[in-house]
Amino acid sequence: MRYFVAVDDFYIQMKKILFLFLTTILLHSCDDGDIIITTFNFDNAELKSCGELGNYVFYKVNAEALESLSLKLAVTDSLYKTAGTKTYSINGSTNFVNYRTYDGVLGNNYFCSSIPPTSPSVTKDYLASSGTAEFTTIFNYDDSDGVSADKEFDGDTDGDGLPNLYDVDDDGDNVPTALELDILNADGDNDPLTNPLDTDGDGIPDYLDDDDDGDGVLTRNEDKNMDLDPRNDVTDSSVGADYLNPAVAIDYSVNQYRQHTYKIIKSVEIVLKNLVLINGQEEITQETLNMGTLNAVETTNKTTTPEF
Ligand SMILES: [Ca+2]
Ligand SMILES: [Ca+2]
Ligand SMILES: [Ca+2]
Ligand SMILES: [Ca+2]
Repeated sequence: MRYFVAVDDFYIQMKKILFLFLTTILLHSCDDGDIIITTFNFDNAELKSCGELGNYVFYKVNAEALESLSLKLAVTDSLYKTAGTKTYSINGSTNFVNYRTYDGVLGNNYFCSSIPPTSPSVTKDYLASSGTAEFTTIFNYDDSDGVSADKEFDGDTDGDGLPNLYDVDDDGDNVPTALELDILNADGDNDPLTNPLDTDGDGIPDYLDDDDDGDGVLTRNEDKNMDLDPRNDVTDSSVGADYLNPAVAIDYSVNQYRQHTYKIIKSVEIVLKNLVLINGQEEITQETLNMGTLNAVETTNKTTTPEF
């Protein structure tokens, strides 16, 4: 019996020692004033944005943990105007990052409404007053000419200054690329790029051939009414337009390109660096924090007429 009491005493003593030990650690932590969290749990949260010039907001919400990470920038730069990396300083007043926890689930418009919602309440609010926000903007071009970006020739076939990637008339013959592919779906595969037209059978498909019928007069110049559209100049309707009819070879010397259009679809990746988030005595430091990527954050329509 005494033996068991002794064991009980032993455990009680151990518990006391352990309690003192833990208390000492906790007190020490509080004295130091530092709590370092090395990972944030926002990997699965989608990066979103709202606001405009002078008041940009980027945010991620971890609904399960009732926490958010947000970046506000009061800059008047058009953020996505150029491709490449731009860096903005976090100063804690006009440009700042917040890490917050809440006592309830955030509504969809929490960060984007002009009047801040009163609930849920913020339970913890860490503010960064130093660090940088790096914006890397990538331009994706789309000329919708039927040749997908990965299939476009990496160069400028007609030398008009527009790379094939965003040239709607790759060979510069004033017949749009989209109308020089397999437009009739002759092979039945619903892909206009496979087996594209090759009218003169010279091995160069029409969309990259500036003399489609191989009659020695460039397609662009077989334009009798000179309206920059060789498709409506037909001498023999049983054959088709003159630019596809080697029996008609008259040069009208059209030294002009038609108007071109294309789109730039922009995406941006945001990385926060050397972030120090402070809430009273508590501090969270993050050397590199990738906020994620916003796809199609901005789309620009371009219209241009290349100089001949
Ligand atoms: Ca070109
Ligand atoms: Ca093209
Ligand atoms: Ca052609
Ligand atoms: Ca011809």
